[in-house]
Amino acid sequence: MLYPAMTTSRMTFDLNGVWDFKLLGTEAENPWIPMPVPSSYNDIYVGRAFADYVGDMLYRRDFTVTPQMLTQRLWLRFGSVTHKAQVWVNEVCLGTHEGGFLPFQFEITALARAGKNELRVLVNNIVDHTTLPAGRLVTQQFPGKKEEVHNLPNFDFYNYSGIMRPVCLYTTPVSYIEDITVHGDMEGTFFWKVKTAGEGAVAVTLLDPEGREVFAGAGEAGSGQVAAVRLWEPGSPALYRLAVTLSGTDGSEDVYEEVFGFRTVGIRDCHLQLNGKPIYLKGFGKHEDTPIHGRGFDMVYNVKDIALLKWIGANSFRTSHYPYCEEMMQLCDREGILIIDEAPAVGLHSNFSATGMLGGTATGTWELLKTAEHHRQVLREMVARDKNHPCVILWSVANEPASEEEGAKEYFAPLIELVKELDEQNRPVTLVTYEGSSPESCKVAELCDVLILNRYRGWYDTEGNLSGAAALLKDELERFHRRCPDKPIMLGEYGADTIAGLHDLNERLFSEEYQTAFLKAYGEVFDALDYITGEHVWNFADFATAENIKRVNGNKKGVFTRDRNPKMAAHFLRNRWNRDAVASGKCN
Ligand code: BDP
Repeated sequence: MLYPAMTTSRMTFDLNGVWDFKLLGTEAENPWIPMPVPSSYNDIYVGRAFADYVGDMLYRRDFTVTPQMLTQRLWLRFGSVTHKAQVWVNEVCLGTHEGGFLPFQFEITALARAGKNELRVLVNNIVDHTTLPAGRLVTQQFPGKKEEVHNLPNFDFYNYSGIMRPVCLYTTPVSYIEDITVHGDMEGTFFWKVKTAGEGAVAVTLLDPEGREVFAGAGEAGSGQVAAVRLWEPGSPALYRLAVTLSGTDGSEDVYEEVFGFRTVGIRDCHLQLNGKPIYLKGFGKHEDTPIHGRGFDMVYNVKDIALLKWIGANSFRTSHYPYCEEMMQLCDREGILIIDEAPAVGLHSNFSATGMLGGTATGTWELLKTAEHHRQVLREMVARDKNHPCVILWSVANEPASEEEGAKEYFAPLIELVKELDEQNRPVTLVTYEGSSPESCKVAELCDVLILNRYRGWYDTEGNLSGAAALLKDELERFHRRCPDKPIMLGEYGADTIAGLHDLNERLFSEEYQTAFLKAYGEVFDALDYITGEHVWNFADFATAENIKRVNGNKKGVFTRDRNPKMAAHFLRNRWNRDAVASGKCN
């Protein structure tokens, strides 16, 4: 799906701002209250009953349409609504969208009228065995009290919801460019495909990073060659633009410029490769999570986070555990940050405790969950949205599913196959596995192009004993390597909860010293093993979670605090990623 960009043939109109909002499903009729869009609704007003509300909520606003807008096609587009949306314009239902982290749109040309129009969005925030991410709805009865409904997330982040990303109207001509696929490789060859609605002729020109035309061609699909191509890579992320023109037989013209880069992602000798050279991933699992905005769109924090990634010497992150906003992906293209793009498939585990205890023994997960079809839908939407971004170098189909259970292979094989079919660049595909899925029990390792493992030795087990933890880690990595000798292996998560400002000379748990020692111990293991292709620390910053006794006002495994100040470990990583690892040959 194309981003709603303003071009010479398209106008965009921002619908962000303060909307009317109310929670439904409570006993008393709630009044309309002001609600900022985009944002998570949860932290805007005071009270647990408000923040932790489970069910339907309604947003509404008016918008004005000019007669000129109605001479074109008019579209209403949402960056994301979490987790389910039903949309009405002028009391006509346009449809529903499921999945809280990907865009969707409706054409409203026939419905909209010149002058004032009303927009209503019914949002539902329930996570259960049919949704991604997955959760559980439980009812509880206390003596003398009415039954209570609680929604337990199968995941370790607060279930922020609402209209969380930008909303806009935009116009296109009647015959229009529906989609563009474009990618270039390290040899300077590029390929394009244009999907159009309506009859017309397609022309393309290629603009180099300075905006000079370096190629002109025609047709809905084709390829071209660029001499002296400038490659996209961290440090010099050269961006080209494919300018597409559709000249409709009705005399109209639609114009759109799609940004992309020339680069080749591959795997060789147990290493990820970028442009023919091994690339060692240094970075983090992140969250879209900031004070007050919750998981709501926050470009201030996004730009800040990229600045901090550069400061610390990271080159990459994983969009754990859902696709991030499109504007962040654009920023990473521009700034040369490598992305593992993850589907919102977390919590696929029948016995997840949501307390950071890494689940428990999973049983019957693949009979219990009814997510397979929805999983296909989110993968289709994720690849459709992100396919052209040069920053995306790897797809992650899920995080920490019950991959040791019978049925996991049957569940994931078709999904991984689907992503491979959808992605014309044939980027590597993986899913991120947890400690319960050992080298002996994991049912999916062979399906993955890269093994990404989350490990918390020295935290959830062997706590306090870092030399023991490192020995266990090394032994397990060696066993995975023996099982899959040709596959690159990386750590997708490793980290320790750390209370900023808590110090301990004996490097005790929760202290800044322990976090630093923990990361150092893991780093020494990675440096000793040739086939390790990257290290993503959990987490970039502290983040909000559901309340439980394993979390001190959220997950504190951040190397930065929630408001982005460094803990001691940030200085350790900065040193490692900028100097020590270079000397050991691990970093680029
Ligand atoms: C892993 C999950 C991640 C958690 C982390 C933790 O992938 O979402 O936040 O553990 O426990 O199991 O901190």
